[in-house]
Amino acid sequence: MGKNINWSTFLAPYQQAVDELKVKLRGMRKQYEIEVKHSPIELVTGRVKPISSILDKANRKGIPISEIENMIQDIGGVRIVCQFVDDIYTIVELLRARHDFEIIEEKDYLKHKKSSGYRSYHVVVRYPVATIKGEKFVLIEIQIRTLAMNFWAINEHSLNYKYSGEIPVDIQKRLQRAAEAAFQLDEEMAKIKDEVQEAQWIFHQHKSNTHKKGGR
Ligand code: 0O2
Repeated sequence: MGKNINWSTFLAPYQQAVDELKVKLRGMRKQYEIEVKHSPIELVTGRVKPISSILDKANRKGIPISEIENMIQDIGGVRIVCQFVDDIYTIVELLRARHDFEIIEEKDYLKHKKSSGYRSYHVVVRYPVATIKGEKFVLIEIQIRTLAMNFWAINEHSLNYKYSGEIPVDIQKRLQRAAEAAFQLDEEMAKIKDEVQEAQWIFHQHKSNTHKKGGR
């Protein structure tokens, strides 16, 4: 890749890959719904990193432009959010069993949380995109986290942006406490997981019966 990068051409396969993965992962959630089983996937989002963030990251990590497609693993990113911590590992198994991409790296920030307090499971995949010029492989980072982890990460990310990575110490301390609270929330919910799932199943049955009777 030359220095004068054509960003539209470069980013198009990433957008294609993110869009395809969103459809596929939402399809998995639908299958659980049809089988009236608890879905480990609650919601799926995705994005292509803005050009300015790609350049910032390359700069910060000393990555030459010619190497960004090999060395920046999250130019394309997909996020899977789930209800319970166990769901994360179920999703990882589901991803490992697929043949439409190759997993090239896994990072378990649950077992090894980051010093910021960040928890999540990252799976980097090499995804084939069919382009008019043939097959093109792109790296996509799939982040898997609970709703509680997501709430924390979104807020911490906003603060990091606001303070350009230099969050004041008092806010950092609050974030650490919030990370601990999010961890406790996940732990408590895990203990009543069966109860919650049964309640959700009853609600689902009630909804589909009402639907069959023509209700809303
Ligand atoms: P975005 O798109 O703004 O979210 P690094 O990015 O240097 O921390 P590395 O090795 O490139 O780390 O990859 P890693 O650890 O998989 O992290 C990549 C992404 O994970 C980040 O992307 C975040 O989305 C998320 N992440 C990692 N650490 C933290 C953290 O401490 N707090 C929050 N809120 N998110 C984190 P970017 O580059 O920040 O981009």
